[in-house]
Amino acid sequence: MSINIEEVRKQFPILETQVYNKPLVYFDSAATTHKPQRVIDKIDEVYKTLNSNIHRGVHYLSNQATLAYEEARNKVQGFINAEHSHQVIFTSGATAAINLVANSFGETFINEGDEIVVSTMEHHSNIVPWQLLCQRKKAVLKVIPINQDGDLEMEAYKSLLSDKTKIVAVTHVSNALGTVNPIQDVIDLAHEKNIPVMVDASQSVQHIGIDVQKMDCDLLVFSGHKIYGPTGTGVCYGKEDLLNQMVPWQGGGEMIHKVSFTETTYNELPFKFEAGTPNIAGAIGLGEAIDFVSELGVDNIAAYEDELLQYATNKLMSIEGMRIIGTAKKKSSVISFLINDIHPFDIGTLLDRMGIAVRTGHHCAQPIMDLYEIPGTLRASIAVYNTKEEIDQLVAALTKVAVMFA
Ligand code: C6P
Repeated sequence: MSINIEEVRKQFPILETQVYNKPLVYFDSAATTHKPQRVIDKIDEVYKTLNSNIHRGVHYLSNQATLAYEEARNKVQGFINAEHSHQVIFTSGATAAINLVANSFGETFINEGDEIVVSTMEHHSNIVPWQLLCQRKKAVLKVIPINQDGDLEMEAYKSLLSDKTKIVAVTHVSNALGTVNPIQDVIDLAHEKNIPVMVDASQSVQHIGIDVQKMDCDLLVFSGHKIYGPTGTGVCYGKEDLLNQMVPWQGGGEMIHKVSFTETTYNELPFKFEAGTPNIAGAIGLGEAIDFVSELGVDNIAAYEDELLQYATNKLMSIEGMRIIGTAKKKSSVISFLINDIHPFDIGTLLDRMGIAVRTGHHCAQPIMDLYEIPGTLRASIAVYNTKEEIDQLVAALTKVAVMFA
């Protein structure tokens, strides 16, 4: 089966939007994807027919809401092929999930002098929580360098792994360069030294798909809003043994077994890590988004998006002064670029006036910009609802802009 693009586009009401009287051309899906009608309807339905707190009430609505919430967890479990649904912890996003890991894993396992390995291409969300942990614990953050193409330096990575390394936290796909990292090698090399690996799948789960058992990652995080689900949703997956060993991070309702002033005991997985009333409608909406992606088929999405990425890369290269930032061997869904020395913000603003949405700036990945010695890039990011016609429009608009600045 291949992607029926008309059928896909029909499901996204926002694609009908006019921007400055021009049809919206949206190339900012790495920041957040749009939502299909079925996800919007599902959230609406929750508030109209199920609204109630979960895991608490004996009453009908509470039971219905609990069932729907747990069904959403089962959908995530199936989608990433986790062994058990209790290995899926709902969070408010990838950022919250990484903070959970940094705090909870960090509190449990990190001591003075220990080392944590991240890479140069991490999103700030996968740098700063570790820096905070290192400050607190007097641990050391080690950074895997990347080369000018935007590929991880694997030899340097190997040399960073030692007895002191307590965790490796690496992105699967770079949000700023589009690099698809050799994540299996990253994991296997760490495991040879019994070092656990956390994968940031924020930019891969919606494009490439994830099989946590096959990957054998120890922890994995992603945001719901980048996979056609609602904002304020996310997932932290973990191996059961590891999650059981990790102390809870946030305290509150739901995460406890028994509370007293002499001793408090904690709930079992996944509730130990879900303190307080969660984003119930959001999680159920995320479950619907996962159904949407599963029905299209991740492999079909990947094939379609790869074709668009290749098409866009070739077309963009024809523009005078084009410099693509990030030319890794394997890429997914993201093209970062500059034209001559025109500031990306200026180009982005002009594109916006033509109805074309791209992201400009450092994309919350400043160390990458430092490496390339640039202030930022323009980033066109692709989702399953984009078309070759839209790419043609982007290229035509950029050609016009380049001429204006010449
Ligand atoms: N990247 C982008 O435009 P949150 O904000 O929690 O949903 O996701 C954080 C995050 C973590 N890791 C990666 C690889 C990411 O790309 C992001 C979010 C967006 O590239 C917003 S800055």
